[in-house]
Amino acid sequence: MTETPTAVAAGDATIAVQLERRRRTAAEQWQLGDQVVLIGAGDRIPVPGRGDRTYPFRAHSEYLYLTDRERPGGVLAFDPHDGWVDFVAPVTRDERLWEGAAADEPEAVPVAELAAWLEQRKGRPVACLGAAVPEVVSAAQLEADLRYGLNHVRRQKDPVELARMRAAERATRAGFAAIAPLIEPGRSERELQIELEAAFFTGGADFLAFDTIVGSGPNSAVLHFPPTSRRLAAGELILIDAGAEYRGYASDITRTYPASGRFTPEQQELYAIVAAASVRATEYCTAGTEWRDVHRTAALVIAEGLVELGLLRGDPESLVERGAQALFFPHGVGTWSASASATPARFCAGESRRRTSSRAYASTCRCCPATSSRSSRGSTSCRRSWTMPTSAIDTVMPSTGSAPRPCSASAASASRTTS
Ligand SMILES: [Mn+2]
Repeated sequence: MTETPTAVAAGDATIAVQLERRRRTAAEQWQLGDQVVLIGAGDRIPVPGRGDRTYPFRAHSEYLYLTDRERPGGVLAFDPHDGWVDFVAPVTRDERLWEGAAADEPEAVPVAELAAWLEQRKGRPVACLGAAVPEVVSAAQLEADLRYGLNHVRRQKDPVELARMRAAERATRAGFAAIAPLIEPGRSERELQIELEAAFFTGGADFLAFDTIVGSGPNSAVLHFPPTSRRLAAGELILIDAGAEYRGYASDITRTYPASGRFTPEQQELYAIVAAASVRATEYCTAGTEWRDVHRTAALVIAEGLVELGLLRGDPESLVERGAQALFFPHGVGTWSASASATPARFCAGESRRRTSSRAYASTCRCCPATSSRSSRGSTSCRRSWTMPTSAIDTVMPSTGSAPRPCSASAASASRTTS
């Protein structure tokens, strides 16, 4: 363990201080005896059949959390007796020539020296977090335990993370503000995508949190519809689900707008139900509240509304108990906050990793609280692992001040409240 000052200011927003705190807190959490830990950044992934092209590189979120380095090939190593060593792939001449890569960091140790480091620790249990480290076999149970501990450390966001989440949210807000006035019959999904993403980037984003979803008319009933050249027609709805990312921290906002500026009475009724669910769920987002209770609150409001509309029959409570509202509301209320990279997401049963151009760990939880209740430490359900951070409110709150006023989702056509 590295030497640390006893009173690190939790409020210090400098990344150096927070990296030191994150590593120290993780080590305290792990309480290792003789085991060693490797945290891999991951490598560039080739696009099949496209020559030397690769997907945009995103470091594994666990590696990024502990190094703040968005660079492939690195391994952060930890030995409880000797502390941390930052093994980094040296910057190549080609990277400098073609990509303008910065020079090597002076303190970093070339990753080629990792083998010798491991050799000196031969026979001791090794766990790999982050991306797999080539030729290293990770002890499965130790790995699961250490990830559980690290996730616990990551649940509470530090000032650096909060600042980045707010930056991502500001950029996202700017994007939605830019497109709201453009929504009108004749406008294509693609045009709106372009304007939205342009405003994200001019608003400070450095990446998209996930591929932008824009679905108009019937396409708005598809949860993750990729934008096309289809044009909005009068009276239709358009669903936009998108988010900006900043330094690995993502935002994610879903809004449904009426193409003509006003909802039809039927659309309005659905809007009111979803807006009420959003508000009630948001009110529930306080420290200590379990995610599934937030979801249940939203589900109950949806079920009550659908009963009132005559789309469901029965007692709302027992409908929710049986999951009947899931026909119209087939997903959870939210995405783990800032989930693109930096959320301690303990994935639960039924969760689906969403397709994304960027991070493998951008994930929307789709598990119905009624159907996931595993509780052993090795397979923790949302109930045990997820407490809503108050910062999640940022992404749940309806935006204000733009006309036409959006609803947070449309229950019948595309009922994604926040994810
Ligand atoms: Mn979303």
